[in-house]
Amino acid sequence: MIVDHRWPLCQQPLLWLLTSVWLLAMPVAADFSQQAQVQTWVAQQQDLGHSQAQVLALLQKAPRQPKVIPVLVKAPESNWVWTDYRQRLLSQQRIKAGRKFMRHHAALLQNVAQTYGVPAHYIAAIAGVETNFGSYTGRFPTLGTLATLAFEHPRRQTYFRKELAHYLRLSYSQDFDPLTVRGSPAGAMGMAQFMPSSYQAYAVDGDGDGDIDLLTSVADSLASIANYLVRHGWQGEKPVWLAIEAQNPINEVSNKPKPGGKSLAAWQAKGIRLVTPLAELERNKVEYRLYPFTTHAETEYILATGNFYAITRYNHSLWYARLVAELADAINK
Ligand SMILES: [Ca+2]
Repeated sequence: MIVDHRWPLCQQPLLWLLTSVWLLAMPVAADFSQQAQVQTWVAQQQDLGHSQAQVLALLQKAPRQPKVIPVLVKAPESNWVWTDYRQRLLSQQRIKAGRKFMRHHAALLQNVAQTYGVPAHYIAAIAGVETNFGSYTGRFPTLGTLATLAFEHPRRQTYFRKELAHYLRLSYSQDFDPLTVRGSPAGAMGMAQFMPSSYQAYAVDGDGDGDIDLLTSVADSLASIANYLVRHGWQGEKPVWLAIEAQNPINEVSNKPKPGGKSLAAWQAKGIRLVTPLAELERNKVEYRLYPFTTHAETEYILATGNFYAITRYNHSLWYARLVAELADAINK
């Protein structure tokens, strides 16, 4: 979640391989606790949960993770079109794993779906895209990763320093050892891949045990995914997206995710035809945006609602949201 490229975590080992040349050029720095900028930052923080001396002691033990910087700075997807991405990520293996996950957690997913108004297959699909349904939650030590990004990222140190502070607070309030957690090269954690700030803002206690545990609790992770979507505008009664046939070239596309849009009737008046007819009831209440998807042939278009937009708050990519939507549909069959 919240990483500026569209690669889900489970695809990132591929990227790590590509960074080895860059790594050889990295200077080796002293441990974080010895660095003046780190000491200054720690001294300026009022509310890390742990004392400043404890934070420095933790940072002393947190290994630098220089590999994560090129993964975040540059993602080599520029030659790909949507259909390449789809082919790679919407595998039969993942669909099969998703159906199994849906069966295994049927009661839990149904309960979360009822509570939040997010269909079970969408909740599962996000877990599927993020971590292959919890089977791969990342191998980077989170404290070292966040500290590396906070003090060595070429552009986003402000953002990652906030995430580092959130992470330290979280480890204190949730009472976990910040040195033992592993996650993505951006510092996202657990089945749901929440960044520390999102963990603090949007995570919920799905199993009612009084703890909000996104590191080991499937119930908390699934409820938190649903809560995140609802807090970003998901509305249970709306569809997510519609496959269409465009009769004429269309100018009013949105190249980036946006809320709002036009009614279906307005789009149909412009020559758009639905592949699958919608119930009359749904036609006029819902607003849709028109999004383009590149292929090796003609561009494809879809109409998508605010629920699709809510998925893009998880990862700001149209490809990501459509992948989640298609995986959701596939595992629901
Ligand atoms: Ca819990």
